[in-house]
Amino acid sequence: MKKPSLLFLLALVFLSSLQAQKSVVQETKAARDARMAWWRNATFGLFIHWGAYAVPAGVYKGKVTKEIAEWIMETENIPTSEYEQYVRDFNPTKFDAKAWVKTAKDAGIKYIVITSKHHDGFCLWDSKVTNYDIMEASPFKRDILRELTDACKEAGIRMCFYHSIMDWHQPDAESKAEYGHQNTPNPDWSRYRETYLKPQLVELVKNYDPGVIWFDGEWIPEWTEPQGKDLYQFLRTMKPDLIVNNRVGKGRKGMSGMNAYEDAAGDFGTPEQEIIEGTADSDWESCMTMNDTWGFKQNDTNWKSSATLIHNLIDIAAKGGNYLLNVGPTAEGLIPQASVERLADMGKWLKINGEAIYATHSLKQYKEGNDLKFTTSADGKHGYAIVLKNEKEVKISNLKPRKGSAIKMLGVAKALKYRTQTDGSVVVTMPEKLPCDHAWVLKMVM
Ligand code: FHN
Repeated sequence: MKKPSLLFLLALVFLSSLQAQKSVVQETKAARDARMAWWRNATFGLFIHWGAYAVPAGVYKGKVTKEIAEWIMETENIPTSEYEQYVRDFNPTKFDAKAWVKTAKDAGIKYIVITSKHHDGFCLWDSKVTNYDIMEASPFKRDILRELTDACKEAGIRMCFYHSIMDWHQPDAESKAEYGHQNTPNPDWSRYRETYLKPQLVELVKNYDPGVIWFDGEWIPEWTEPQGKDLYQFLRTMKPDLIVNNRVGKGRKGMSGMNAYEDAAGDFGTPEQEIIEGTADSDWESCMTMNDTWGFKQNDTNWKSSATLIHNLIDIAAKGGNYLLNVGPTAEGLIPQASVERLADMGKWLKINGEAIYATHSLKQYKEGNDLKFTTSADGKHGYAIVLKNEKEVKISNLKPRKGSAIKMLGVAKALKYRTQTDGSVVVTMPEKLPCDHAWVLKMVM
């Protein structure tokens, strides 16, 4: 397929901006619910932080950085000309998009969000807007986003892109506040936004048709909520069914990620490395690492256990959110084995218990104590009590099964024994033989 020329992209930006001013993206609740449906039902996504920072992998001049690995250019104050050598060394010959997507599919993942461009400015797709991309600046010369998008399409997984507003490589994007690398005398932020940021987003939306654009790097002073609102309108006018996170503007309250004000631009909140307390009246997605870094870091072996990852997923689903769990592939193009193993464990658990996680609804009373969480089926006909600790008996008060109906454990054929207490609670006897590790789902008719 012929790629649009830069001139065409700029013309498209200009016309779309005009159109965006005119046609504000008005949306009824029903239309918004329809647009968000696949994302809400998906519940579990894979975050992928991959780029030239995988080459140093957290080590610069023999020193191990204490910071997250994808920030090495900034935290070790690496001059741009030196950092560009990592781009020239980025040649992930073991990269296999189909293998990555199979790992995700087998894990029960429903969508993938990959860094199209992180703060360092290096682009993982064939961009006509810059040569600082995988085709011209690295020896790899394969369109990674194209290969992943095609593999996702084949596997029925939605492809989505992370995109950093902050850009440490573009001279006009130099931020007053920090991250200065170019020492550009008079950086022209609006020129960067109109002739670089927007045209690249047009390429990503027009050529790859992503389900979500996941913005980041919005905290710099050059970026403002009005620009975020304009960018949101611009994107939604170009692709009305697109979903965009709240980091397109300035609405999020720091790492807690939820909106600080009503009309913040974007479709969902983005708690980072944390899960919100309780449920929320708005859409949200917790993004978290499996160890302590987003980009690959050769010596970060502080891996969360599979039990912790599964319990996080259960807690998030019970609170009505999505879980965006990160992997940081190596410079060779491999997902770390420790991540692959944990994803496989999650997939095994979801194969038996996914009915209680995907496309479910949350309850205000989403838990009892620390070891019992609840979800309900979208049609309200079934309730799921998810038991996190294996005891002989489990007392359930928040869900009241229909009188005389059976209570079953997902993965176990025979109905479970239970008795109803005078207060209406039920005490269920757990089966001797459990169908899986880490957590067990009691399904009841409501
Ligand atoms: O600075 C980035 C960081 O590198 C990573 O991409 C996370 C993931 O959401 N976001 C920012 C830190 O909040």
